[in-house]
Amino acid sequence: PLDLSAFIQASFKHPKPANVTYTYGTAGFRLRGELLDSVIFRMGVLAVLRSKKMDGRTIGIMLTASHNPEPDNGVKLVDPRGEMLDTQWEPYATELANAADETALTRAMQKIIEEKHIDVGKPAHVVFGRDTRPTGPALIQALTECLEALGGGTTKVTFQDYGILTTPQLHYIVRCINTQGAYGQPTVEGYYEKLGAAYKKLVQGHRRLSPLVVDCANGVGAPKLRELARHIGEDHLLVRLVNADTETPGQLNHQCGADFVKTQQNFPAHIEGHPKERYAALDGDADRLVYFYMDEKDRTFKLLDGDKISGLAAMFIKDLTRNAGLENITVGVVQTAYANGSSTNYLKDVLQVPVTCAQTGVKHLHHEAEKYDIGVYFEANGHGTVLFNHPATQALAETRARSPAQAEALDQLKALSELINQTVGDAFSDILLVEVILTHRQWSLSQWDHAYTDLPNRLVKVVVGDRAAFRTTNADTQLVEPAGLQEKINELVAKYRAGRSFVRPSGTEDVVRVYAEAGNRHECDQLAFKVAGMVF
Ligand code: 16G
Ligand code: ZN
Repeated sequence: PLDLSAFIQASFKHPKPANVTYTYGTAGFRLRGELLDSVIFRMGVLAVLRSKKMDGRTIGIMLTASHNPEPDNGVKLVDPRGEMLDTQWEPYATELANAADETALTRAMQKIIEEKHIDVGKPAHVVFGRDTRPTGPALIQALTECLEALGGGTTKVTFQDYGILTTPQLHYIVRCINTQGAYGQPTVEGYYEKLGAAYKKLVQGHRRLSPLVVDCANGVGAPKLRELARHIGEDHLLVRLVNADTETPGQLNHQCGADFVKTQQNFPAHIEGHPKERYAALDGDADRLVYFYMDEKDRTFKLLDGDKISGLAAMFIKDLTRNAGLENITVGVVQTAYANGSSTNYLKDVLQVPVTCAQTGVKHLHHEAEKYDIGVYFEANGHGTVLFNHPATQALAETRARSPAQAEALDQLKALSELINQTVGDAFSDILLVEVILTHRQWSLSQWDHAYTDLPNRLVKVVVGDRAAFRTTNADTQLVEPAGLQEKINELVAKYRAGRSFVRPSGTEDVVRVYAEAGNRHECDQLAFKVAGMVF
């Protein structure tokens, strides 16, 4: 049995605040940093149990609240393959976090051990990192105290603090450790080396593009992108970092970053918008990416969001598989209901790739994408990646080229599979992917943008009495509850040209979200506000 005396002693120093109920949601736990001390301490427990259950394989813990305001913080667990925590374990996270005292806490632990048949004598290994938030260091201290206390006595618990990291870097490191280096070296340098080498191979012999101005959201992306760019070298990648201040309090995600740019549909602070410049924006933990530019003709802001990135990637990869003679490899795309209708039409009609619509939340898209040989998935908000399954990887390794052109396409696909962080959406890896494609085509952002024109769309937040009263089906596209509401929405939508609208409860905020798109701006706004009126 587990000797918990040291653990209980340590836990007394990290009491759960009364009157707070925690929920492990789509993005883990996320709330004001000062309310998270006990939660982070207890996530150490969950990571240790999960690692023991997985035969001592490494589990990751990332402390970040992504695009949320600076006073917030959050925590997410990373599973052995570098993926999000198995959803079956999410309720355990919630239970541990809400245990009122040490008795309840150890009881919750025992319950997990019994239900999951965990051999507590197994070793456990946990690695962790954090973003640049000011509440980070104290929370890491709480986590360390938990892991040290659990490691005393007979149980072997080892851990490593990787310091400040982007979220995707931690996912990468976890995967590397658990594959004994087959995925790469489990260090930040190993990450730069892997991405950098693949990138240089892919852009070799092509004319370098003009500099990319990157809005770093005043977050961890700034120092880390600087390191990556230095590693790659200016001959191959020229970036200029803006909103790269991680020192001044209050700046993180403030009027900048990928979420700001996407939701405001406007330039962030410190970027005025010059028609000749190329822009991209990261979010606060560098797992989301959007591009943007100023249109030369009408001098307006233009956004290239996750849908545009996904279209660009699918186009390039489809071409390469055809050129490589890999006709049996299926390239498919996964989107959510928030994908612009024009992007879905472009994928289906122009690129002729299969498209799946998944429920909102990275884990849902990730698992759908695994069903394709090469699965491209992106949320409109800029989170996404490309997955190469086992048959695809094998085909890349084993196919004998019958011509120099085939050999080149095969080599490029292999390099792409190295360039792309397949554990999770990664803004850095996605920047390199986009830059490779634009370099190959020698395209400007506006040339890329011309693949299709977004339908006007609107996202509205509605505060309701009880958002749990809203339940959806078919990947969030239809409401099953409240009864009858979906029928009313359908009747309304039918009156609009190219109209589409859906309603879903947010997984991260206490609101219901209404999305609408239609053939023109005026009708789109009208549709959005009418549906919002029905929900209220
Ligand atoms: C979380 C999800 C993101 C999703 C968003 C939706 C992860 C890592 N993040 O941030 O993918 O787009 O929630 O938020 O899964 P909402 O439920 O408030 O609309
Ligand atoms: Zn993020």
